[in-house]
Amino acid sequence: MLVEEQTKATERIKWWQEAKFGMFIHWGLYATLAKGEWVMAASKIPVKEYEQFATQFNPKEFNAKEWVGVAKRAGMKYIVITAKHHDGFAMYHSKVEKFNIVDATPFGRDLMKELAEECQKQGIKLCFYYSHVIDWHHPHSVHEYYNNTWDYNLEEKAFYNYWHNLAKPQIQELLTQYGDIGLLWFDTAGGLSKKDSKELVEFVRSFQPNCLINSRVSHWPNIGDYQSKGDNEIPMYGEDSGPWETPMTLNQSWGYSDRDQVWKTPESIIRKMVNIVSKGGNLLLNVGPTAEGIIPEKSVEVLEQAGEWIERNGEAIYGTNASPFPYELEWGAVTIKPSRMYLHVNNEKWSDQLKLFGLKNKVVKAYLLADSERRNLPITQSYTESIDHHVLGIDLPKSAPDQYISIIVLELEGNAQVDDQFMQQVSGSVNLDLVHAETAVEKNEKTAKWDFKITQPGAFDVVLVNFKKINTVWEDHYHEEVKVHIAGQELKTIPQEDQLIKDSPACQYPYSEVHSILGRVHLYDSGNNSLTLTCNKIQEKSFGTEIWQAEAVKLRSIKLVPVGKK
Ligand code: JFZ
Repeated sequence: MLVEEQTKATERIKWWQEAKFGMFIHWGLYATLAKGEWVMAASKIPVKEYEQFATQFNPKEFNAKEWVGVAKRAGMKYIVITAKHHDGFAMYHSKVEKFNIVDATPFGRDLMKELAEECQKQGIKLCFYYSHVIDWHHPHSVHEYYNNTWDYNLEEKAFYNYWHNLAKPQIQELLTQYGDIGLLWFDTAGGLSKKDSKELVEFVRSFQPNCLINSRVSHWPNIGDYQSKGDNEIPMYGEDSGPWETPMTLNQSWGYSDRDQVWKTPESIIRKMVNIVSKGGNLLLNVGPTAEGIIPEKSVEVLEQAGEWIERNGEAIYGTNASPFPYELEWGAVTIKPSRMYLHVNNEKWSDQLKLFGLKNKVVKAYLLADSERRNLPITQSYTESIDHHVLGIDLPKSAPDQYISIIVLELEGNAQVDDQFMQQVSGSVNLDLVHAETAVEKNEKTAKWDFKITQPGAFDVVLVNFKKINTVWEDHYHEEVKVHIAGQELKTIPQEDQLIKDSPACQYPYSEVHSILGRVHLYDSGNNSLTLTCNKIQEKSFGTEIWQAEAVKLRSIKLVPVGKK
C-alpha cells in the first residue's frame, strides 16, 4: 500500500481503534417472528408470505433517544445497526426497493433518520450493517451457498441485476441520506469477486472517504480496513492481522428470539472485553430489539452494569494499545498507553502481592486506578543477569478495590519494554500459545516449537489446551497420538477431554476450553528451554480466522503446570 494511502488509512481508523467498544443492533422484519434473523431461510418462507409480515410490523415503542442512551451508558462509542439483513427488508426509507420500513409497514417512519439525529446529539458514531451479497427477497442475489432456492431458480439469476440495481444504489442511499457514517459492516460475501469487492470499497469512499469497511466485504486482508473475527470469536493472541473486532452476542442470538434466555453476566462481558482489548481488538456487542421496538430488559440490565465498571475504568480501556507480552497472564490482562501500563487483575487472583516478570522499565509509581488520591503502592524491582530475568513485586491492599477486575496503574520511565520471550509465570506455569509458535511441516507431520525461560525448575504436567465447539464429539477430532519433546524427554499420547472449562474468558459460546494432560516431564535447571509439539491440529497463523473459527476443535496452546498445582 502506498505511503500516502497508508497514512490516510491510519488516520481514518484512529477513532475506531480508540473507541474499543460498540453496540451491534440486529433489528428487522424477522423480529415479528421472534425466532432470530435467519427465520426466513430456516423455514423457507416464500417471499410473498414473508412480505405480509411487514403489514403487521409497527414498532411503536422505538425510541432513538432511549436506544442511544443505553449504548452511551454502557460505554459504547459506536452503533452498528442492520440497515438490511439477508431477508432483504430495508430498515430505512429506500427509494429503490419498496420493501422497507417506511413504504411497506404501518410504522411509516424512517427510523434511521431518527437514530442518525440522536447519535449526532449524543456523540455516538452511527454505522450500518449491510448484507451486500445475500438477499432472499431479491430474485437475482447470488451467494456461494445461502440463496433463496425456494422461490427462485438459481440458474435464472443474474447477479449484476441485483448488484447494480439494488445493492449499490442502497449503499449509496445509506451514505447520502444519514450524515457521516462511521463504518459499513458488510457480511457473508461468499462468491463476491475480488474485483467487485475492490470496486465496492472505491464506491463507498467516493461518497464518504472516511467511512470504514470491515473485512467481510470479502477478500481480506487485501480489502477492508479491519478484520471482523468469526462470530463470538476471541482470537488467541495479539493478532498481527492489523486492527480487528469480535462481534459478540449478549445471549446466543443476533436477531430477537423469544426462546433465547441464555444471557452473559456483566462480569463475563467485562472479562471478555478486557481479554479482547488487551490483544488490541474491539468488542462489538449485540442487542436484538423486539418487534415492538424494545431492547430486551435483560440486555439493558447487563449493559448498564457493565457500563458502571467501564465508567470507572475507562482510562485503562479507551485509547489503549495491546499488551506487549507474547502470552496471556494468569492473573488477568495488560493494556498500555505511552509510559503507562495497566494491570487488569481478576479479583479471584487478588493477593497481598502481585509479581510481574519481564518488564524492563523502571517503575516510577504504582497505584490503584480506583484510588482517586493515587497513593503509592510499595514496589520492588530486581534483575538476575545470569538468566536475563526482570521481576517486579507490587504490595497490594487486602481486598480488591473494584468489581470483577481491579486495575493497577504503573507509571513507567519511557514506553513499555518487555522481555518478549515466553517465560515461566509466578505460579510456576508456562503458557505457550500456538499463535506465537514456530510452526513447520516435516514429513507430513505438523510441528510447533517454542523457546522459553524457566526460573523455578521441577516436575511439570504437560497440558494441551483446545477450544471445542458445542455438540462436538471429541474423539472425532483427536484420535491420533500427539508428541511432545522437551529437555530430552518425549511424551506420546492421544489427548483426552480431561477438563472442560465452560466460561473461559478466552473463548466464547459456542466454544468451551478443554484441557488434556499429555504426561509429566522434569526440568532440572533454570534458564532457556524449548518444547516441540507434533500434532495434526497445528494451524499456521492465518488472516482468514473467520472461516477457521468455524472449526469444531481448535488447538490453542500447550501449558506446563507444576505438579501439585492446578
Ligand atoms: C452472519 C449472519 O449470517 C448472521 O445472521 C449475523 O448477522 C452474523 C453477525 O453474521 O453470520 C456469520 C457470518 C460469518 C461467520 C459466522 C457467522 N464467520 O465467518 O465465522
